[in-house]
Amino acid sequence: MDPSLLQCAVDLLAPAESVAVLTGAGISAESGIPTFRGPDGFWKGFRPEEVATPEAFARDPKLVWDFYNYRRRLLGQVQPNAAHYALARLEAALPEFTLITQNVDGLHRLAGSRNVLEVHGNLWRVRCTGCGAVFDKPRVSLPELPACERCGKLLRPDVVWFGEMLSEAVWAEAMAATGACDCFMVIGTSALVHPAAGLVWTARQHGARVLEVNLEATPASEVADVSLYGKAREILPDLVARAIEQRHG
Ligand code: BV8
Ligand code: ZN
Repeated sequence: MDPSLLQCAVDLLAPAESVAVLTGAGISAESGIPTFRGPDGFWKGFRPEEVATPEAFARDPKLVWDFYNYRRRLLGQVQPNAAHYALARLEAALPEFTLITQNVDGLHRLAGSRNVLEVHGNLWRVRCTGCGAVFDKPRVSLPELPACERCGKLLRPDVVWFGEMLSEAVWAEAMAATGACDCFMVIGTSALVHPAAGLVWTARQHGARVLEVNLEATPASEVADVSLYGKAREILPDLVARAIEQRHG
């Protein structure tokens, strides 16, 4: 990493009184979870956009549950990585911090992050298609067509599928944190999925400085004040340590 570029990023982050962060699949990649659009972004030949939709679930609920049970099994084997832990340390050092994640893997909370907004839901939670009841089913394996213990109807993963609205309450909190922050970090996301990706432009419009961490350029790079290209697990621990030191220095 170019030391002067890293210092620019530290100079953005260190004085911030309110930080909002948007993370995507890239921050969990080094925990061993495939990203959506990377080379391993296919699942049994399907693209997530083809399987993670209400239409796919209505057409073939077994196929969709096969996809989600595969990801739940995988998730049961992985741990947060140094990038997740770095964000938990950053939160502890700042007066105001909101972590907005598109990820449904729960790894930020597992790493100790507290103020986490899961705008696309959570892989461990299921929701009844009949009575709407929500059940937390962490790290247990589910049958291929799980039924509601209350009304017997089919359960679905409690995640936001393509074509579905995000939870209004969670989205309102994400927008509020984005509008109020003076530094917005966008980490490990291709910035292609809306409305989540739009938070980067919203932050910019509200005058926040934008700091991107990704392996490569994304649409967010156009509005970032600083883009650090490399692995989040390698960049974040150093960036956070330097920013905290400079803040208390
Ligand atoms: C809605 C939960 C509307 C499920 C997910 C055309 C144009 C614009 C928008 C649309 C369009 N057509 C349709 C839409 C809307 C659509 C959308 O945005 N589609 C995209 C694909 C174009 N959005 C929706 O449907 C949303 N709903 O719009 O509703 C509406 C309006 C009115 C009334 C009713 C409805 C809902 C979107 C939510 C979909 N659900 N997930 C599940 O997980 O199974 S989205 C899914 O994509 C994941 O949540 C994922 O997080 C998210 C974004 O992907 P990324 O996280 O960015 O992951 P990706 O693989 O793409 O990129 C990884 C990045 O990490 C890369 O940049 C890579 O370089 C980087 N990286 C990799 N390794 C590392 C790294 N970086 C650092 N270090 C590393 N080691
Ligand atoms: Zn039910």
